[in-house]
Amino acid sequence: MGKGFMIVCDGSNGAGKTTVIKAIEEHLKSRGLQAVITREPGGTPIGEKIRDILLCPDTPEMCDVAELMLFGAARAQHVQEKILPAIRAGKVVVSDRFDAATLSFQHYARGLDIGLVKQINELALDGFRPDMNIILDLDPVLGLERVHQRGERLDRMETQKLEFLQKARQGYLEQARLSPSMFSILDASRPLAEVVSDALGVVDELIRRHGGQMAVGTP
Ligand code: T5A
Repeated sequence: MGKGFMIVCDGSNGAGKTTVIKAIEEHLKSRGLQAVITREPGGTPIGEKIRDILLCPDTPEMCDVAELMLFGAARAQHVQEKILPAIRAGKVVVSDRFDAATLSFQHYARGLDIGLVKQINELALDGFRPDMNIILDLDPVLGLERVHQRGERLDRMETQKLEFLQKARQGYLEQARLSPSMFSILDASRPLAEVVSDALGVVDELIRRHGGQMAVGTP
């Protein structure tokens, strides 16, 4: 069995990650590849329970370190239970958010020490790294408008001050500046078809780079 790879779709709140990931899933299937679609926080039964705690808007009192460690705990479980087995089986894992989100939100926006945040990320990742982060970059004002249009209640993170979400956005751009080979920044204010087309271009390049070692057929 060949070795798979992992793409992360991340970025500003409401930028269109869920929508773009659906298109990536269809694209991978159309190329005969096995896709595992997942998300953070979440992705496993334990991770989904942690997600409920993290995003519940009724507990704004959560302290910053508890928040960091809960994201880390969910990720550790996600990597061991779901991501590594899928990669070993030659599948393509596509995750809605991953470790870059912790640096953006808990360090750049929340202000937690970068060394501490990296330490929690490293503990959770256990030496693993995703192959590419596709970042949907959007002014959080526009992102929140899109979320409002869906008519859903805002989660605990979305109820943070706008300045917090702006800092998280800048955090992604800064990470991309520091590690350009790990990030593709896409302007998510454009029409969806253009954003999807660019995202699929990134996916095709990764498939090419992996030289068709991935598992094919139904999962
Ligand atoms: N977090 C996460 C941390 O703080 N630390 C961490 O370590 C991690 C992993 C997770 C929250 O937790 C934080 C970050 C987050 O605040 P989430 O569910 O990932 O929560 O967060 P959201 O970004 O809020 O997810 P959403 O589901 O709300 O947004 P999406 O998936 O980005 O957007 P999507 O696809 O649902 O699109 C939103 C709407 O816009 C439309 C869509 O049709 C939809 O109605 N749309 C467009 N409209 C116009 N033009 C386009 N280009 C469009 N693209 C989509």
